[in-house]
Amino acid sequence: MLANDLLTRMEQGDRRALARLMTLVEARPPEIYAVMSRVARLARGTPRLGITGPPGAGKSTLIDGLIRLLRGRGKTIGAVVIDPSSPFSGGAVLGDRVRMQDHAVDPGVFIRSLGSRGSHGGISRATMEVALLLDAFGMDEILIETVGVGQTELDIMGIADTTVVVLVPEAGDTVQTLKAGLMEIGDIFVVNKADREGALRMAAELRAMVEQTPSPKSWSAPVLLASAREGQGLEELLEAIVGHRQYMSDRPEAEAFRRNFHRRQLIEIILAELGMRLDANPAAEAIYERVMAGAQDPYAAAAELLTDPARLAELLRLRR
Ligand SMILES: Nc1nc2c(ncn2[C@@H]2O[C@H](COP(=O)(O)OP(=O)(O)O)[C@@H](O)[C@H]2O)c(=O)[nH]1
Ligand SMILES: [Mg+2]
Repeated sequence: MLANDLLTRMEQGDRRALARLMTLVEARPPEIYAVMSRVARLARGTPRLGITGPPGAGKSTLIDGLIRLLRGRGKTIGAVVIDPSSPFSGGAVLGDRVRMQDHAVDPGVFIRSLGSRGSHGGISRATMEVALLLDAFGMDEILIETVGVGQTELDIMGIADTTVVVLVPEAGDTVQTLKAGLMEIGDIFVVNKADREGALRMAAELRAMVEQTPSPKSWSAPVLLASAREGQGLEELLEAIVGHRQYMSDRPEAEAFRRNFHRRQLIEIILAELGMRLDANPAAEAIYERVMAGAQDPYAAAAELLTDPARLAELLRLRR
């Protein structure tokens, strides 16, 4: 089916069309620009909530709980789950699937898993675009789950309007080593699995760190306790999220954030396209071969190309 028909059907609320558009976003055929341009104009600017933290912290369980809570309030929800544990299938791990199954039959919920590899031009761009599709589809809330403490969540910085960092009582060492980066990204901290020992101490440590971290914002990140599996602490989390959104919308940096997001979006789109062109151009093969054979290091090869704009332009000109 033509991408335009898919779009029309998606606008009419067809979930299968939405799913196929998401597949298109990952496969990235040339017509993607026309499609996403329409999607971008349909999108309403729905806030994106990022949930990040180490594997096993309970992010999916927390999202599951938030979905239930929000559904109870009549909200529709789109979620993007980035799951590096399943690079080949691009699907969710079994646990996620089983847990999220309840929502699969709910027309007010749409959950999409992205493999952390296999998305042309990077996971960051794919996430942005899937979130944009969910926005254009008309979801009231958009949740993004990413795994990691250190790298991946930096990617959702700039994608998420509010970032929740989920930790567990035992994560003390991790927190100490990652201090700065971790403190910077979190708008809200959740010590999940508060049914376990050490949760209070962990929360107190985090609070002290939040206070010590110099921040250009006057927002002081709350540190909450939750037990996602028992459904405890979710109301408070939702309250904190709403509080952060309100704070942001009243701030001068809200406009700067919006502008910066669009700027990043544009750069991501261009980079993804350029990367694909370079990757697919047979004329660039000789360069790759040199690097792959170890005859030239990738930095020297890149520098050579970057200082020869005419040659670079030649390599970027064509798309299959
Ligand atoms: N004890 C306890 N276990 C939890 C809690 N929340 C989640 N879990 C368990 O922690 C494991 C990992 O949860 P999951 O949501 O998949 O973590 P994710 O990798 O961060 O998405 C699962 O076995 C959950 O049942 C909690 O509040 N308390
Ligand atoms: Mg998960």
